[in-house]
Amino acid sequence: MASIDFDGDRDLDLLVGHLDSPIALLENRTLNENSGVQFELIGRQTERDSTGCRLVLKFGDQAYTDWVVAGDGYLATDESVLDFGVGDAKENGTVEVHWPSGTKQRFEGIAVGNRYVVVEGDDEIWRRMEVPAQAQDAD
Ligand SMILES: [Ca+2]
Ligand SMILES: [Ca+2]
Repeated sequence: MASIDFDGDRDLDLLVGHLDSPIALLENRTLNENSGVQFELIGRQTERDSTGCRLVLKFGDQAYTDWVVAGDGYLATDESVLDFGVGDAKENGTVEVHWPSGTKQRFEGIAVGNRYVVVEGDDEIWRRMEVPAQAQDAD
């Protein structure tokens, strides 16, 4: 089993492998209020998939920490995205990225409901566009 946000709507969906039947995709259809923030990390000095990278996200007095890991399950691995649930945070937050290479980056203006891309050493943090609801309904 592996988690992936296959439709880009900011909630994690699941892929489940079976021995004698095709892989099942379990789409998360939970009605959410975009109370999360996701980060994709791309290494340059560090290996590209950023394994071992630590990310500290802060909204007000609340701090959230997570690491990019490898080998999440048997014969599968989760999408390499750090996903944070931040409750009802209204203000923009800050994020610190600690790369295994020793590089440290800090960005402000992190808004709930977005997926960001951080490239090691870049001065800018990138926001991924959300998949429009119409596109999701088309299939
Ligand atoms: Ca999803
Ligand atoms: Ca969904």
